[in-house]
Amino acid sequence: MAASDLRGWVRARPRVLGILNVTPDSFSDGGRFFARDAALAQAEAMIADGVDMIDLGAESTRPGAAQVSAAEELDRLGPVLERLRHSSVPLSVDTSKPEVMREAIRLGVSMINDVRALRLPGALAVAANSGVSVCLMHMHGEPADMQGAPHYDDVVAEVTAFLLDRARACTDLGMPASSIAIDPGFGFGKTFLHNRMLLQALPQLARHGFPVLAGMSRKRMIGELTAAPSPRDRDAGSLAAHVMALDRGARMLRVHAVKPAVDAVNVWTGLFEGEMDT
Ligand code: HH2
Repeated sequence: MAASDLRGWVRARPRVLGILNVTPDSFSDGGRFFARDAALAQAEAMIADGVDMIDLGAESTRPGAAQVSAAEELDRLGPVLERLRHSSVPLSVDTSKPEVMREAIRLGVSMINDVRALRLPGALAVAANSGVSVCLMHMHGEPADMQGAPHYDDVVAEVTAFLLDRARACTDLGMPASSIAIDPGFGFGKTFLHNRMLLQALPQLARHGFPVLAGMSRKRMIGELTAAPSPRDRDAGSLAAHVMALDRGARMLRVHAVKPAVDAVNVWTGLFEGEMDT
Protein backbone atom coordinates (compact mmCIF):
# COMPACT_ATOMS: atom_id res chain seq x y z
CA MET A 1 0.00 0.00 0.00
CA ALA A 2 1.24 3.48 -0.80
CA ALA A 3 1.23 5.17 2.60
CA SER A 4 -0.69 8.14 1.28
CA ASP A 5 -3.31 6.48 -0.91
CA LEU A 6 -5.96 4.92 1.28
CA ARG A 7 -8.64 5.63 -1.26
CA GLY A 8 -6.88 3.60 -3.95
CA TRP A 9 -6.10 0.86 -1.42
CA VAL A 10 -9.74 0.30 -0.49
CA ARG A 11 -10.98 0.61 -4.07
CA ALA A 12 -9.67 -2.86 -4.91
CA ARG A 13 -11.65 -4.34 -2.01
CA PRO A 14 -12.56 -3.48 1.56
CA ARG A 15 -9.69 -3.90 4.02
CA VAL A 16 -9.37 -5.66 7.36
CA LEU A 17 -7.35 -4.00 10.12
CA GLY A 18 -6.29 -6.38 12.87
CA ILE A 19 -6.23 -4.94 16.38
CA LEU A 20 -3.04 -5.50 18.35
CA ASN A 21 -3.31 -3.98 21.80
CA VAL A 22 0.04 -3.89 23.57
CA THR A 23 -1.69 -2.93 26.79
CA PRO A 24 -2.41 -4.46 30.18
CA ASP A 25 -5.98 -3.13 30.30
CA SER A 26 -7.78 -3.12 26.91
CA PHE A 27 -11.44 -4.00 27.26
CA SER A 28 -11.36 -7.31 25.39
CA ASP A 29 -7.77 -8.52 25.26
CA GLY A 30 -6.00 -6.48 27.93
CA GLY A 31 -2.80 -8.19 29.03
CA ARG A 32 -2.87 -10.94 26.40
CA PHE A 33 -0.40 -9.24 24.05
CA PHE A 34 1.37 -6.97 26.54
CA ALA A 35 4.55 -9.05 26.43
CA ARG A 36 6.56 -8.44 23.27
CA ASP A 37 6.74 -12.10 22.22
CA ALA A 38 3.01 -12.56 22.64
CA ALA A 39 2.38 -9.42 20.55
CA LEU A 40 4.70 -10.64 17.79
CA ALA A 41 3.08 -14.08 17.76
CA GLN A 42 -0.35 -12.48 17.46
CA ALA A 43 0.88 -10.30 14.59
CA GLU A 44 2.17 -13.40 12.79
CA ALA A 45 -1.13 -15.17 13.33
CA MET A 46 -3.04 -12.22 11.91
CA ILE A 47 -0.76 -12.09 8.87
CA ALA A 48 -1.30 -15.81 8.30
CA ASP A 49 -5.05 -15.15 8.48
CA GLY A 50 -4.83 -12.57 5.69
CA VAL A 51 -4.97 -9.27 7.57
CA ASP A 52 -4.49 -6.14 5.42
CA MET A 53 -3.06 -3.86 8.11
CA ILE A 54 -2.14 -4.24 11.77
CA ASP A 55 -3.33 -1.46 14.07
CA LEU A 56 -1.04 -1.24 17.08
CA GLY A 57 -2.24 0.48 20.23
CA ALA A 58 -0.46 1.00 23.53
CA GLU A 59 -3.09 2.94 25.50
CA SER A 60 -6.56 1.62 26.16
CA THR A 61 -9.42 3.96 25.28
CA ARG A 62 -12.13 1.91 26.93
CA PRO A 63 -14.52 3.91 29.12
CA GLY A 64 -12.69 4.90 32.31
CA ALA A 65 -9.27 3.67 31.16
CA ALA A 66 -6.21 5.14 32.87
CA GLN A 67 -4.10 7.47 30.73
CA VAL A 68 -0.49 6.62 30.06
CA SER A 69 2.40 8.95 29.28
CA ALA A 70 3.98 9.26 25.84
CA ALA A 71 7.15 7.66 27.24
CA GLU A 72 5.17 4.65 28.47
CA GLU A 73 3.34 4.33 25.16
CA LEU A 74 6.65 4.38 23.32
CA ASP A 75 8.18 1.84 25.70
CA ARG A 76 5.34 -0.51 24.89
CA LEU A 77 5.23 0.14 21.15
CA GLY A 78 8.85 0.67 20.17
CA PRO A 79 10.17 -2.91 20.41
CA VAL A 80 7.11 -4.33 18.64
CA LEU A 81 7.29 -1.75 15.85
CA GLU A 82 11.01 -2.38 15.44
CA ARG A 83 10.33 -6.05 14.87
CA LEU A 84 7.26 -5.64 12.67
CA ARG A 85 8.44 -2.80 10.47
CA HIS A 86 9.71 -5.17 7.80
CA SER A 87 6.72 -7.48 7.88
CA SER A 88 4.63 -8.03 4.79
CA VAL A 89 1.66 -5.92 5.88
CA PRO A 90 1.45 -2.20 6.55
CA LEU A 91 1.13 -1.01 10.14
CA SER A 92 -0.89 1.72 11.74
CA VAL A 93 -0.53 3.21 15.19
CA ASP A 94 -3.53 3.94 17.38
CA THR A 95 -2.45 7.03 19.29
CA SER A 96 -3.34 10.65 19.93
CA LYS A 97 0.06 11.86 21.10
CA PRO A 98 2.27 13.73 18.63
CA GLU A 99 5.48 12.38 20.22
CA VAL A 100 4.27 8.82 19.72
CA MET A 101 3.13 9.57 16.17
CA ARG A 102 6.52 11.03 15.28
CA GLU A 103 8.43 7.99 16.52
CA ALA A 104 5.99 5.52 14.97
CA ILE A 105 6.34 7.30 11.63
CA ARG A 106 10.11 7.09 11.95
CA LEU A 107 9.66 3.36 12.53
CA GLY A 108 7.70 3.03 9.32
CA VAL A 109 3.96 3.03 10.07
CA SER A 110 1.74 3.78 7.08
CA MET A 111 -1.22 5.23 8.98
CA ILE A 112 -2.00 7.16 12.15
CA ASN A 113 -5.29 6.10 13.70
CA ASP A 114 -6.38 8.79 16.13
CA VAL A 115 -9.53 8.50 18.24
CA ARG A 116 -9.15 12.25 18.91
CA ALA A 117 -8.89 13.08 15.18
CA LEU A 118 -5.57 14.96 15.57
CA ARG A 119 -6.94 17.43 18.13
CA LEU A 120 -4.10 17.28 20.67
CA PRO A 121 -1.70 20.20 20.24
CA GLY A 122 0.95 19.36 17.66
CA ALA A 123 -0.72 16.21 16.31
CA LEU A 124 -2.08 17.76 13.14
CA ALA A 125 1.29 19.25 12.21
CA VAL A 126 3.12 15.95 12.76
CA ALA A 127 0.64 14.08 10.59
CA ALA A 128 0.51 16.73 7.90
CA ASN A 129 4.26 16.80 7.47
CA SER A 130 4.73 13.05 7.46
CA GLY A 131 3.34 11.73 4.19
CA VAL A 132 1.42 8.94 5.99
CA SER A 133 -2.33 8.35 5.98
CA VAL A 134 -4.64 9.15 8.84
CA CYS A 135 -7.86 7.78 10.24
CA LEU A 136 -9.88 10.52 11.93
CA MET A 137 -12.36 9.22 14.51
CA HIS A 138 -15.22 10.98 16.28
CA MET A 139 -15.30 10.82 20.08
CA HIS A 140 -17.72 12.72 22.32
CA GLY A 141 -15.86 13.66 25.51
CA GLU A 142 -12.90 11.70 26.78
CA PRO A 143 -12.60 8.01 27.73
CA ALA A 144 -12.79 8.96 31.43
CA ASP A 145 -16.31 10.37 31.09
CA MET A 146 -17.60 9.71 27.58
CA GLN A 147 -20.27 7.16 28.48
CA GLY A 148 -21.79 9.33 31.26
CA ALA A 149 -24.88 10.63 29.46
CA PRO A 150 -23.88 11.45 25.91
CA HIS A 151 -26.30 13.88 24.27
CA TYR A 152 -26.69 15.00 20.66
CA ASP A 153 -29.45 16.99 18.98
CA ASP A 154 -28.73 15.11 15.76
CA VAL A 155 -26.01 12.50 16.16
CA VAL A 156 -25.54 11.81 12.44
CA ALA A 157 -25.31 15.47 11.45
CA GLU A 158 -22.97 16.33 14.34
CA VAL A 159 -20.61 13.41 13.79
CA THR A 160 -20.53 14.05 10.04
CA ALA A 161 -19.86 17.77 10.48
CA PHE A 162 -17.08 17.06 12.97
CA LEU A 163 -15.34 14.55 10.70
CA LEU A 164 -15.57 16.76 7.62
CA ASP A 165 -14.21 19.67 9.65
CA ARG A 166 -11.22 17.59 10.82
CA ALA A 167 -10.63 16.32 7.27
CA ARG A 168 -10.62 19.93 6.06
CA ALA A 169 -8.07 20.84 8.75
CA CYS A 170 -5.84 18.15 7.27
CA THR A 171 -6.26 19.12 3.62
CA ASP A 172 -5.74 22.80 4.56
CA LEU A 173 -2.27 21.78 5.72
CA GLY A 174 -1.58 20.04 2.42
CA MET A 175 -2.57 16.44 3.14
CA PRO A 176 -4.04 14.72 0.09
CA ALA A 177 -7.73 13.93 0.55
CA SER A 178 -6.96 10.40 -0.66
CA SER A 179 -4.88 9.78 2.48
CA ILE A 180 -7.74 10.46 4.92
CA ALA A 181 -10.20 7.92 6.35
CA ILE A 182 -13.07 8.82 8.65
CA ASP A 183 -14.72 6.83 11.42
CA PRO A 184 -17.91 7.61 13.40
CA GLY A 185 -16.37 6.11 16.53
CA PHE A 186 -18.88 3.48 17.61
CA GLY A 187 -19.09 3.39 21.40
CA PHE A 188 -17.10 6.55 21.96
CA GLY A 189 -19.55 8.80 23.80
CA LYS A 190 -22.59 7.12 22.24
CA THR A 191 -25.60 5.26 23.53
CA PHE A 192 -26.83 2.10 21.86
CA LEU A 193 -29.34 4.20 19.92
CA HIS A 194 -26.65 6.62 18.74
CA ASN A 195 -24.56 3.69 17.50
CA ARG A 196 -27.55 2.25 15.69
CA MET A 197 -28.37 5.53 13.99
CA LEU A 198 -24.76 5.99 12.91
CA LEU A 199 -24.60 2.49 11.44
CA GLN A 200 -27.82 3.02 9.53
CA ALA A 201 -26.57 6.38 8.25
CA LEU A 202 -23.16 5.14 7.06
CA PRO A 203 -24.10 5.68 3.38
CA GLN A 204 -24.42 9.41 4.13
CA LEU A 205 -20.96 9.44 5.67
CA ALA A 206 -19.44 7.42 2.82
CA ARG A 207 -20.85 9.83 0.25
CA HIS A 208 -18.17 12.40 1.01
CA GLY A 209 -15.50 10.31 -0.68
CA PHE A 210 -13.31 9.49 2.33
CA PRO A 211 -12.96 5.76 3.05
CA VAL A 212 -15.09 4.97 6.10
CA LEU A 213 -13.68 2.77 8.85
CA ALA A 214 -16.07 0.84 11.10
CA GLY A 215 -14.91 -0.42 14.48
CA MET A 216 -17.55 -2.38 16.35
CA SER A 217 -15.50 -5.43 17.20
CA ARG A 218 -16.56 -6.93 20.55
CA LYS A 219 -18.04 -3.63 21.71
CA ARG A 220 -20.83 -3.32 24.25
CA MET A 221 -23.47 -2.65 21.56
CA ILE A 222 -22.78 -6.18 20.26
CA GLY A 223 -22.84 -7.62 23.77
CA GLU A 224 -26.21 -6.00 24.43
CA LEU A 225 -27.76 -7.58 21.34
CA THR A 226 -26.30 -11.05 21.86
CA ALA A 227 -26.48 -11.24 25.66
CA ALA A 228 -22.74 -11.86 25.73
CA PRO A 229 -21.23 -10.19 28.79
CA SER A 230 -17.73 -11.32 27.86
CA PRO A 231 -16.18 -9.45 24.91
CA ARG A 232 -14.53 -12.69 23.75
CA ASP A 233 -17.99 -14.15 23.03
CA ARG A 234 -18.95 -11.33 20.68
CA ASP A 235 -17.07 -12.18 17.47
CA ALA A 236 -19.99 -13.62 15.50
CA GLY A 237 -22.19 -10.68 16.45
CA SER A 238 -19.40 -8.27 15.54
CA LEU A 239 -19.07 -9.91 12.15
CA ALA A 240 -22.78 -9.46 11.44
CA ALA A 241 -22.53 -5.75 12.27
CA HIS A 242 -19.41 -5.36 10.15
CA VAL A 243 -21.07 -6.95 7.11
CA MET A 244 -23.94 -4.48 7.57
CA ALA A 245 -21.31 -1.73 7.62
CA LEU A 246 -19.82 -2.99 4.35
CA ASP A 247 -23.27 -2.94 2.77
CA ARG A 248 -23.63 0.64 3.89
CA GLY A 249 -20.33 1.81 2.44
CA ALA A 250 -17.65 1.11 5.06
CA ARG A 251 -14.40 0.09 3.41
CA MET A 252 -12.17 -0.61 6.41
CA LEU A 253 -13.05 -2.93 9.30
CA ARG A 254 -11.13 -2.80 12.57
CA VAL A 255 -11.40 -6.25 14.15
CA HIS A 256 -10.02 -8.57 16.80
CA ALA A 257 -10.90 -11.82 14.98
CA VAL A 258 -9.15 -11.50 11.62
CA LYS A 259 -9.93 -14.75 9.81
CA PRO A 260 -13.74 -14.50 9.91
CA ALA A 261 -13.54 -10.84 8.81
CA VAL A 262 -11.24 -11.67 5.88
CA ASP A 263 -13.59 -14.49 4.85
CA ALA A 264 -16.56 -12.13 5.09
CA VAL A 265 -14.82 -9.48 2.97
CA ASN A 266 -13.93 -12.11 0.36
CA VAL A 267 -17.50 -13.38 0.21
CA TRP A 268 -18.93 -9.88 0.16
CA THR A 269 -16.52 -8.73 -2.55
CA GLY A 270 -17.10 -11.83 -4.67
CA LEU A 271 -20.85 -11.48 -4.50
CA PHE A 272 -20.87 -7.75 -5.15
CA GLU A 273 -18.07 -7.65 -7.73
CA GLY A 274 -18.64 -4.87 -10.20
CA GLU A 275 -21.20 -3.18 -7.99
CA MET A 276 -18.79 -1.36 -5.67
CA ASP A 277 -19.22 2.35 -5.88
CA THR A 278 -16.08 3.64 -4.16
N1 HH2 B 1 -11.98 1.50 18.93
C1 HH2 B 1 -11.05 1.29 19.90
C2 HH2 B 1 -9.75 1.79 19.76
N2 HH2 B 1 -9.39 2.46 18.66
N3 HH2 B 1 -9.90 3.34 16.52
C3 HH2 B 1 -10.79 3.56 15.54
N4 HH2 B 1 -10.44 4.22 14.43
N5 HH2 B 1 -12.09 3.10 15.63
C4 HH2 B 1 -12.54 2.43 16.72
O1 HH2 B 1 -13.73 2.06 16.76
C5 HH2 B 1 -11.61 2.18 17.79
C6 HH2 B 1 -10.28 2.67 17.66
C7 HH2 B 1 -11.43 0.51 21.11
O2 HH2 B 1 -11.20 -0.86 20.93
P1 HH2 B 1 -9.91 -1.68 21.42
O3 HH2 B 1 -8.66 -1.17 20.78
O4 HH2 B 1 -10.18 -3.11 21.22
O5 HH2 B 1 -9.86 -1.46 22.98
P2 HH2 B 1 -8.99 -0.55 23.93
O6 HH2 B 1 -9.20 0.88 23.52
O7 HH2 B 1 -9.54 -0.85 25.30
O8 HH2 B 1 -7.55 -0.94 23.78
